Amino acid sequence: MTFAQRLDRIRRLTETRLDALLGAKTEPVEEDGPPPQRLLDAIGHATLGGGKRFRPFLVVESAALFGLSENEALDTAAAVECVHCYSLAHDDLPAMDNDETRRSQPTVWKAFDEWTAILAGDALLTLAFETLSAPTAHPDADVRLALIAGLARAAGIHGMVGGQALDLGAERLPRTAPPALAEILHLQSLKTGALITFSAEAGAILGQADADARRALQDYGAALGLAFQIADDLLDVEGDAATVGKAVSKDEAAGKATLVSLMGIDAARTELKRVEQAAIDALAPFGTKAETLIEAARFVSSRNR
Ligand code: GRG
Repeated sequence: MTFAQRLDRIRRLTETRLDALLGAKTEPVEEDGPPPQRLLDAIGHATLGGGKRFRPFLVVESAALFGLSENEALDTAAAVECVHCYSLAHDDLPAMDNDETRRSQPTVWKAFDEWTAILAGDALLTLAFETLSAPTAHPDADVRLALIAGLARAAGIHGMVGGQALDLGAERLPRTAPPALAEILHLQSLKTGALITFSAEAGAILGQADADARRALQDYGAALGLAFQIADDLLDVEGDAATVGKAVSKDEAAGKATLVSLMGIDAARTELKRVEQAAIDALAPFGTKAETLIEAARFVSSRNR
């Protein structure tokens, strides 16, 4: 199977699992009524309308290093995607990035309204942890607890939410000097990197691997997260909106400091190659078993959407 076929297969498996998890929410429990249809439709719009499912791919492929089947990793993969989809729905809100197009479709607030988009995001965030708490995520409760703790940290104040707050603060709060490169690298490692790092690390948690293997996957994920962000910034400058599936040239129009605006396009490309190689080097302990994850690093640095 080629890398593209593998990515596509895990995308379809994840979507089937997400569909089942969301479908389960529509089953009326005797004493509760069914949840409001408008909210369910918005959650479906946020979750099932496209997306590469790259984070689920990392969960499934990192778990495969330790002999886990796709099915054994799929609840964790779906939980991470729920957190990612929530973050996109909230990031697109007028109070945050104010975007109208995502995954070539109207953003959730545009298709519904702001309060529905906020609640759809809240529901997805909580569904992620409900999913990880169920024995189908892993038969061992200690493993489930480690997954919950890891995802909570990656998504929360020491991860994605903290990074988002630093990013918005850098743009909107009064300051004496524009952000320096080190500050942008730090906020991006939280905003984009933490969830990608957790996705790679999740395989080691699911596989109850030793600390060295877990650290190697963390290092891989951190380098991959940075590559992902540089590629995203380059797409904002050089990409075409129809292919990328969202508005481009937004950063420059907003006068926003990004890795690309601070380094320049050529240096950003060189840095992208360097971190791609760092990601690949981190996988050395896994030898040829890591071939698909190596290809994932190449995919990230050459992506066009
Ligand atoms: C609202 C707490 C909160 C956080 C938002 C994820 C995020 C933080 C903001 C998104 C802004 C952005 C464009 C970040 C760059 C990297 C990124 C996360 C891109 C989107 O992820 P992809 O390319 O999207 O994996 P798909 O649609 O393929 O799932």
